[in-house]
Formats: sequence, C-alpha cells, structure tokens
Amino acid sequence: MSEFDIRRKKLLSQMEENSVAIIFAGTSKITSEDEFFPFVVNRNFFYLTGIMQENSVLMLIKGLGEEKEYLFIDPYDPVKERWTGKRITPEEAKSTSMMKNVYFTTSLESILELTFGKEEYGMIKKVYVDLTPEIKIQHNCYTTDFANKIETKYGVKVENVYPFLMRMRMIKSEEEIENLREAIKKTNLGINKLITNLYPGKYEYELADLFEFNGREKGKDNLAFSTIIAAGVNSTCMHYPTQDCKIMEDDIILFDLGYRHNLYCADISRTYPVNGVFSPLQRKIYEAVLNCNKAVISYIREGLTIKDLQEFALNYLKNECVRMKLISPEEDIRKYYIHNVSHHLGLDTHDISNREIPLEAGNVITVEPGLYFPDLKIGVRIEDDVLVTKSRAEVLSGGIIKEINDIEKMFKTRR
Ligand SMILES: [Mn+2]
Repeated sequence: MSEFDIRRKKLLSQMEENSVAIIFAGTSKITSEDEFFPFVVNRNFFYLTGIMQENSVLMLIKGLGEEKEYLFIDPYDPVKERWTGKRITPEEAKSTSMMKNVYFTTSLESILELTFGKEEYGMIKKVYVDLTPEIKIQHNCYTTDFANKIETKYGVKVENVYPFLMRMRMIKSEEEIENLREAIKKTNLGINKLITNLYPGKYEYELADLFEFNGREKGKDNLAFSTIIAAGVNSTCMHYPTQDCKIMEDDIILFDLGYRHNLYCADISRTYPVNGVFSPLQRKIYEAVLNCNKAVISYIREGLTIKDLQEFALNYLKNECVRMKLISPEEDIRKYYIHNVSHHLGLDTHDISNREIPLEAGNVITVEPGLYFPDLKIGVRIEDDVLVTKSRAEVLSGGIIKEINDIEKMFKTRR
C-alpha cells in the first residue's frame, strides 16, 4: 500500500457508517480581469491522493458494509492542452493515487445523484466536506456553497472533514520527514550561495533572486514561501515585502526563506552581520535570541503545547534582555518580540494544526524566537525546524550555521 492508500483507509476508518467524504483539489482564482493566480492544490486533497491537478475530486463512500474510493479528473481536452499544457491521463491518475476507480469530472454530478438520490443509498446521512475557507471549486462556487447545495438537495448533514485531516497531518510519517529533511538540505545550500554573494552595496532583491534562481535550477516551483531578505532596519519588519534597499557595511541582514521538496516546506531564518563580524550591540541581541532558540529546543517534549513554548520563550527573552540591559525590568517584552515561537511545518509552511493540542512524536515544528529593535536598526530571528521525538527534539536544520564563532569563521573563509 502507498502512503496515500493508508491515509484514505485511516480517514475511512474514522468516518461514520453510511457516510461519504468529498474533497476537492480546487481551481485557480482570478487576479484581475482574465488573469489567474497560479493554481495551488488543496493540500488536504493532495495528502489523500498525490494528485496536483486542478478540478480533481476525491470521493470516499462508507456504507452497506463496504468502503469505496472514487477519483474524478477532467477529461482529456486537446484544445485546453494546447493552451495550458499537459494534463494527467486516467492511467497516470491511477498509478499516482493507487486508486482503481478513476472517472471524469463530467460524471461527478450523476454519481452524486446515484449516491444520494436512490432509495438504496438513501441511507447516506452524513457528508464530510473540507470546509477550509477559500477553496474555490468553480466560478462563483466555493466548498461552502457546495455543502449548502447538497444539504438542501439531498437532505444530508455536512460535517467538516478538516479536524480529522488536521490530526492526521500533524503526525508525520518517515517518508514525510525524509521530504522535510531534503527541503532543509536544499535550503542550506541556497543559504550558502547567499553567503558567498553577500557584500555591501548589493540590493536585497539580488540575494532574494539568487535564492529563488538557485531553487529553480533544481526544478520549478520550489519555494515554500516568498523569500524575505531584510537588511538594516528592514530586519525589524516581520514579513518585509519590498526588498529594494541597498545592503550597507554595518547592517545586520535577516534571511527568512525555504525551499520545498515534493511539496514539503522548509522554513529557516538566519541573521548575519553583513561585514562578517558582529558589532558588540548586534552580538548582544543575537546572543539573547540564540540562547532562547537553544533553550526552547531543549525544553520541547511530548505533552507540551505550542502555547506552552511561547510562554517559555516570552519569559526567557524577557530575562535575557533585562540581564543584558537591553530593556528595563518594567518594559513589556512584547514590544520587541511580536510573533509566535513555533508553528507546525509540512505540506504548508504554516501547517494545518492547533496550538493547544499537546505535542507528540512525529510532529515537525519551527523554533523561531526573535528580537526587533527598530530604533537600533537591529532585528534578529533564528529559526530552526525540529522533529518532536519520544525523548527530545531532533533539530533537522542543525547543519545550518548559527553559532557566533561559526558565522564569523564562515565569513572569513568564504569564497
Ligand atoms: Mn516560520
């Protein structure tokens, strides 16, 4: 059995008797006029099928003592293919998804009729639909519209399948962890490219473009998210978007970036001094963040929640800043640390999860404390990706340099 098989069986086992699950791949949205955003597959659909083509639909049926799986893909359309390129054939869909029943989307409506409409199937009482907002199925039709439609038309009760898939996706399989390791390894190589090319006088976008180009060389569509390269005061803006500033000799520079591998995302932040040596003030702030990063990593264990990690990080950063006289004991640390310390990582960069569910072995999360002092033009974030195990956290991004001595040595010896 493939992973996709196993996941579908697992979902089916959690579904009520006499129920159906319908999960859509989604379709592209319009940017403006007749221009479309690039299609991004609904990750919940991909997770269960391995299929990335738009308009595809998965249908799981549990009833009459049987479990049935159907996949729907668009029919072959030579005209469409001439405009927008190759589309998968039923044979390809079968071998990717490991599903026997692959039909064309043109027959979806009549299969729905058959499943819900006929007497003998009248026993289907519940339909699980992925009600994640923003999953567009067709022009002016989102999954919520679809749910309303089948509720009215067939008198079935719709339940959100999202919580089931969330619990499944939060625990990564060996194969998923391997994909994440690979994404992180590639990201490390991308960061090395940046370090060899980081010099005062360059513009932030030159480094961002270089990182993205390096990713493209290894296959298109390889970015986990929009690359952030932020020098000087820009390092204090969390999702700094413009990247149009010149990098200066005395700046600190913050990278928040990641490649994907088989859709699995790396999410790494590193902060370096542009001239290769930390100034005393930069060093102080960097040390506070680094200590916190390492403390959180060693604090992680099963049973804690991400909320607990955040509490821990807030306290730790507060104490570090007071100890290093960066802030006064009365000051609120939230003025200088405005985000969260962790999120789950997987098919999505901010992976499907709930911050209040205790951590379990197989979770992959980020650890990313930061301190941001706009007045000092210094923002530092150090973000690692870690695997929660039975005993402690394993740092998947341990190969990406973060110790002060190692960083300064790396700048001296770069070529
Ligand atoms: Mn992150």
